[in-house]
Amino acid sequence: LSACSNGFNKYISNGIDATPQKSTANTDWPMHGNNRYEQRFSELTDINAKNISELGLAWYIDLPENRGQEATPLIINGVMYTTSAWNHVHALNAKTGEILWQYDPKVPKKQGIKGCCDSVTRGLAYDKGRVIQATLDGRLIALDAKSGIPLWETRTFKNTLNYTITGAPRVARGKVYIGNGGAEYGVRGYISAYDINSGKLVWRFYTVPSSKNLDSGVEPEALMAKTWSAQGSDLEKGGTVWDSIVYDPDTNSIIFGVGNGSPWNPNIRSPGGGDNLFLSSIVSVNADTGNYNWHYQTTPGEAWDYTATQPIVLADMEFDGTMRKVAIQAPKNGFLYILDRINGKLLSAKPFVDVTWASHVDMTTGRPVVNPEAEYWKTGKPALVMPSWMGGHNWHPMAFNPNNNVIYIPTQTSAFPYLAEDEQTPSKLAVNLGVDTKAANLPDDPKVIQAVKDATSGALLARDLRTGKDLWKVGYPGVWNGGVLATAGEIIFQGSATGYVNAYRADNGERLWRFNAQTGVVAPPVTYKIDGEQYIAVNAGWGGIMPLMTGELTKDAAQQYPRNISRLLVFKLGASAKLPVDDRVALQMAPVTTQIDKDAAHKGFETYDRYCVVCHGGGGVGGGVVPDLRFSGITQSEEAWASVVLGGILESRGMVSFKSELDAGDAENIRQFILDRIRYAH
Ligand code: PQQ
Repeated sequence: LSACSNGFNKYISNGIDATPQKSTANTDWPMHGNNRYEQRFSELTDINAKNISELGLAWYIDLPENRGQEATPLIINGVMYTTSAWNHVHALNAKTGEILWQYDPKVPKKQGIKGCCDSVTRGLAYDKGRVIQATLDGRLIALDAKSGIPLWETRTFKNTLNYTITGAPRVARGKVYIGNGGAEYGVRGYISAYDINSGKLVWRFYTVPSSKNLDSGVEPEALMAKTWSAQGSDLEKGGTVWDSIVYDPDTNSIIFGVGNGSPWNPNIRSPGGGDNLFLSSIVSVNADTGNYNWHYQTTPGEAWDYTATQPIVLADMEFDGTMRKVAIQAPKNGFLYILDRINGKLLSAKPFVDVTWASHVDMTTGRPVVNPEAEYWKTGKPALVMPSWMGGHNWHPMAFNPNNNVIYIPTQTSAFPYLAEDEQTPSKLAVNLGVDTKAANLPDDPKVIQAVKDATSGALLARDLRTGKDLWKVGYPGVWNGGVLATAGEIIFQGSATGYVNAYRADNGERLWRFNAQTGVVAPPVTYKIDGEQYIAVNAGWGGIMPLMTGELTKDAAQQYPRNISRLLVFKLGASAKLPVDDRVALQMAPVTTQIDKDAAHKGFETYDRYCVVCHGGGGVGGGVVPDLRFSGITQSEEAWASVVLGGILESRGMVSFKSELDAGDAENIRQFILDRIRYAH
């Protein structure tokens, strides 16, 4: 190990960016995507098809908060650095699980309301004895890797604004790069670079024009301005950089993905139309200055929440007989894009799931050919569109084998009925979509619910990028399966929403091994080697937007609540540690004893759908991350309910007061709606 770690140190000590570009047989996992190219491929071969049946649990630790666990652990010199929901940081002996130090940045729980998608975090960065963390409330914190003591801390946004951070920072060129989220809450997207030694801002690149021209930074105004109409809502326009950021050492650039528009409905956002740069784009900027290099817009004039923030993989690949330096992304919109990362030229765009919003991407213009029926803001009719806002692929990282150019993508098949709202009053405590999501609530009919479940599925897709052909596909009953790890041992590791960590043969997708994690696994596994033994580590813990918002689709077979058990699991050959017995019992719903006011319940449904649905689940059915309100005792009393919804007595647990937006009548209507849902469930 030490020889290899020293090898790695050689790369980082002589300058800043000369880190290995291709996977070496590195025994660490030093960066978010393992190497600079973020391929999530490891050269380790100790665990392979011959011995994988001997893989067992080496050790585990319970994580402090039962929320979605999405982080990629880093392993450097025998120490694992990982982070978990609400930004707890853990430094562990990677061989034994012994806790070396832990750090809690004490993110106020009320910050949760500003996040669309659970209080998750996707990882840390490491650089020369420092661990860099970005918190949900927008702080960038450098910790001493030996002690966990903070070295500096800086704010990346004003906390009066509706920003959050869930993504992992990246480090290169003596700088830390980080973006943020909040496009559903009317913020203006940007990515910033901070000095790694001092935490001072070096540059900031804005992805969309400002409604108010409040802030300044790098923004290619000439390019952007003509793609927006002059009018538009008062909200800032979105375009958040909430996940993918890659440093490309070959071009000294930062390549990042930009999210959806705020609101989704283009009629409200930019009534005169336009491409709305840089929404849904992959953008390259100079790593030292933030100056614009090139962009490719995956979904011009974005309208379906088609973020292009999904993980970006860099590679060197042959195209028509020429070696090209490429960037690969499978964004929410369902097309797999391969771009030349020197100039942003589109080399390939092929669907990887069922897509109905566009028939294909025209390779001459580089633009999608949009299906007019999907343009719900023009037709005024509901449009059932695939993929849904969940994406053909979301943030769950894919893996790429550079030896044979095969990519492994966690894909999702789903549809969503988009229906335009004519206008919308912007809200700070609710998502601003300009789309009537009530249309998407499942009717009570169990047959319809089952039909929707049947039409919603996930898969692990292996595609050969040399031929564009799919090699194999492993199907899952639902979406929201985990990120992927590929190894030279010819094994592909992936967790599933159904609660397993799985290992598949890389050549044909045959499942060779699985482990019952007792909870949905959404995070990507990593691998490393210490004292001659290879380990596989993964954070387990059901969560993120899908479980939060779509309860009916994410209930587990046993209908148990809550479904999240947050743990870091570590495996090696010959180990046989056991998890505690899963003795959760199904909660009971108290019967409704009072008369339900049907009219109030109907109004409550409308209000619930605007303010509560993102956390407490569509149709009042919670997804097992935050309370399913139908099981909550406070529904039984108007006073108790009001003290939570308006009085904010549970703010310390994240349930803020909605008094600035709702009055006592609204709150009671929502209670009547929940009571009606309880009545229905009985
Ligand atoms: N986050 C998740 C997750 O962690 O489960 C899923 C999503 C986000 C999405 O599907 C999003 O569209 C999304 N959008 C934004 C945004 O527009 O700013 C932010 C985030 C986030 O920060 O987690 C997500």
